Amino acid sequence: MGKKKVAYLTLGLLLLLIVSSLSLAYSRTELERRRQALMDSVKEGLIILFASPGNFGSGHFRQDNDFYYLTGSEDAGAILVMNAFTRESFLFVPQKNDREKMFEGGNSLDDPQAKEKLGLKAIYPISYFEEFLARYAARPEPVVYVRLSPGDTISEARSEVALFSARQRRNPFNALPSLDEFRVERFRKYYPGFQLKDITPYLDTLRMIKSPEEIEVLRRNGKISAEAIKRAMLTSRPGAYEYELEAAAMEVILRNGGRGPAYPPIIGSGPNTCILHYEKNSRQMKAGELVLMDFGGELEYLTMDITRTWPVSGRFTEEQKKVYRVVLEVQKACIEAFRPGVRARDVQEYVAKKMKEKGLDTMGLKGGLGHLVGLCVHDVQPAEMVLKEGMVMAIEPALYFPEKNLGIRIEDTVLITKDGCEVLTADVPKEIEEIEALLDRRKF
Ligand SMILES: [Mn+2]
Repeated sequence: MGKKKVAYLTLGLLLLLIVSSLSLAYSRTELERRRQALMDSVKEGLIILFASPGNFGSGHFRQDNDFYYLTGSEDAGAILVMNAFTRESFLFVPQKNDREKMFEGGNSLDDPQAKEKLGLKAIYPISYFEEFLARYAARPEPVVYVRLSPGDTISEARSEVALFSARQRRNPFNALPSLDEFRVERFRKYYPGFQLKDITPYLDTLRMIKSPEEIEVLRRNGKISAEAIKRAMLTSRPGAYEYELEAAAMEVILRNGGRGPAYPPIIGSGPNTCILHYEKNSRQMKAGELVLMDFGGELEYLTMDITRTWPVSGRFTEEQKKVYRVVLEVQKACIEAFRPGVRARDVQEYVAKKMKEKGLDTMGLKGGLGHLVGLCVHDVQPAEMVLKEGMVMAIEPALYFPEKNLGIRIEDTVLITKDGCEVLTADVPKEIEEIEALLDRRKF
């Protein structure tokens, strides 16, 4: 063997040692608690969930949300099986060859401690999965819980994924089934005796309430994401391009261990403040305009959602101030109303009362609940929402006047506590005087 070859081989082995020793963001106790709670709620049958098949985009690999929630594992192409009768969990993992390991590193099949670390009964090569299913199929009335609703992504809720795929099917040449649909078809073809049931309502109930470990990560993310927006505010100036603000914010996220944005950053100036999901971020901003930034980072698979709107030149005009005050007072009243047991109409009633007390015209803005935040920035959410301790929710009232190029949205992510809520993103200023004071620190 040549010297070069030996060197490569040593390097390869060294890399393998580094990457195949699994490190987890969440504790084994936490992962076991989640799996046991899910098995408690279904009571019978097998639960089968699939990992993301691999990384085919230009960004970092991101595991499937539901799979990650229950395993903490970033193995691509793996399958999790939980047996609600025996209370045991198994992972079926693709076997990698030496070349794959050299390029990508190993997976939990290559880590002798993985079973222990993940709290699993066994880790099998994936080649055993079909036989495992065939054995289970031979039992009387085999119940199998799988995902009969779409998986959510980092930024799209299950319902949004369903909506987008319906839109995609409008053109019959785009009507490709999703991986989940394909898997269900395959179960029906080879295991027609399986009684397939949807696991997602059970998973969603669990994911809705955050554990102390998750809350700790969310608090950290709230601080980092708030710092990111502050940095963007300090970068803004007449003549700056919207993407310069994105760059400033992203640097803060990446420097602090986040893996990227929780959704495509929205940075709209002037007329773009009125486009709700504007994400081109390519316009040059001018003095006298507002800039609206909706941005949050991802940290340990958990997301954050913040929006701030501020004047490019550093001072709100009287007209901008008037609208800003309304949105701000509605947002603050919503936050005051948030506590366990509260529904959307309770928040609306409280907001109406508060605005009347302050003698402010609401301009049609009512307030209410927002959307839940978690593994997905539009996290799983029941139709009839009642706030509970441990929920994390983004509250985002807004007013848009396109004819005046005037759009204002103020958004914070809050944690519902025992008797109120904690604003996780409180470090970015939102009072008019605070914003103007922060912008005064800019030099140009
Ligand atoms: Mn939001």
